[in-house]
Amino acid sequence: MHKRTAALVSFLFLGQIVNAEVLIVAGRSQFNSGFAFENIPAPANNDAATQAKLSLVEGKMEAGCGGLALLQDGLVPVNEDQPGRNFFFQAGTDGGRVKIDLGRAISVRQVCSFSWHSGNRAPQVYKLYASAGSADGFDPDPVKGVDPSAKGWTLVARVDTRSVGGKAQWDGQHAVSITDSTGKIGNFRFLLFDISCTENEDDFGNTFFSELDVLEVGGPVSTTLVSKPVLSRFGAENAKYHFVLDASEAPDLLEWSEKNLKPVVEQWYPKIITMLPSERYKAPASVAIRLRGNLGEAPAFASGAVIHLNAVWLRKQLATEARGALVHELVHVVQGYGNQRDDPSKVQPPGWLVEGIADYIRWYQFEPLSRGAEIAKEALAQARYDSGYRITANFLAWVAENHDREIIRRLNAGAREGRHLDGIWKESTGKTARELGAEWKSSLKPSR
Ligand SMILES: [Ca+2]
Ligand SMILES: [Zn+2]
Repeated sequence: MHKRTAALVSFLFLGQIVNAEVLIVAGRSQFNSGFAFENIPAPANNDAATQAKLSLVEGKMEAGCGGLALLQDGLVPVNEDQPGRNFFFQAGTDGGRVKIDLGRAISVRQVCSFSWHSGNRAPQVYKLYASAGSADGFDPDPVKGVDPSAKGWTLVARVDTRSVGGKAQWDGQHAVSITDSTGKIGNFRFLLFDISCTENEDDFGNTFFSELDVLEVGGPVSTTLVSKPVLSRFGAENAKYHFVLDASEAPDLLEWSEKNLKPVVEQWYPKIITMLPSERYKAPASVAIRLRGNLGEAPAFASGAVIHLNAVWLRKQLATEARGALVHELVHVVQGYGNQRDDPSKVQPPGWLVEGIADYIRWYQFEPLSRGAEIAKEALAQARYDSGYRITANFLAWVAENHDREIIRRLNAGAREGRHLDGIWKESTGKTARELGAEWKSSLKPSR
């Protein structure tokens, strides 16, 4: 009889929890913010989940991921594509269920979750259940198809960070905080994250989870191992354009970059946009420039509106190639040819031309005095109009000089709109690119 009374009391208490208001706050940054968001504490390394037991109740973990222990170590990845530093479910599966066993029922104040990815594996979609584990008929491991709320669990929150206010938000850092208006979500020993994938268009929609935190009422002040990102933010043309320079992976280069790269971006991004106009096209208003600590062989590349510069390479090129390489990548951001990559009705421009236009602007507009696109004597025999980069830049400069001043602008517009470029060459010069290439080649004289 006594036991029965206790159960009744506990039932009434749960009723109060349901009436209290659960507050879900989501934060997202397309760049490395160090998971610093308003009203969301940074990933903690001394929260109640740090010592908890994590287990997989449902679903399969992807073999290449870092495992469940990464969700409680207080550490987060250093960039947006680190499978080994995240936990995620197997490709092609629709998520699964992760359980946190805190060892004993505690007074839970807040639950936070953190994820980071460059694409649609960044948002978080899950239902959070919690239980003290003491109810009659409690199922500690409710598998797929079993409704936890029928097995002694309470549904605390439904989380979906794929859009905020109707605005889709995918890539970047996502953080979620779950609290209660009373200051306490409840007394729980177990938490169950019932996680769904973010999309079904391909097999790769399972979120890259970086950390799960559980904060106790009256628990210790949170400490974090996540370092603040090293960022410089600036704008151009009266804040029409925004830039983030992220030197988190190479803080030694921040000062130099602010002095030497920032002015190049401020001045040349709007200039390049003016040089490469086309109807109804708007170049990205926000661009990130990231100094990357480990890019391997590549000196630099652009992906959408994010430019990656290899810091190891950059340190050797401060006085020489650094600024020009950045201009080349800024051209790629403005070109935006990748926007219609998935549209089969559009023609993809050849790579040699894409790189040729970027190098044309770099060598003939940005730094003509360095004469970097002149062709050395020993390279003459090999030079082809479609060699790409500076050789093609040389060819384009020659076509502009001898046939059509507007050739770059026309080719860019055609490439951006996914048109066949043969017609553009022919209309503006009366010749094919190949014919022009032969003419250009016979005009080449050794420069040095
Ligand atoms: Ca933690
Ligand atoms: Zn390029």
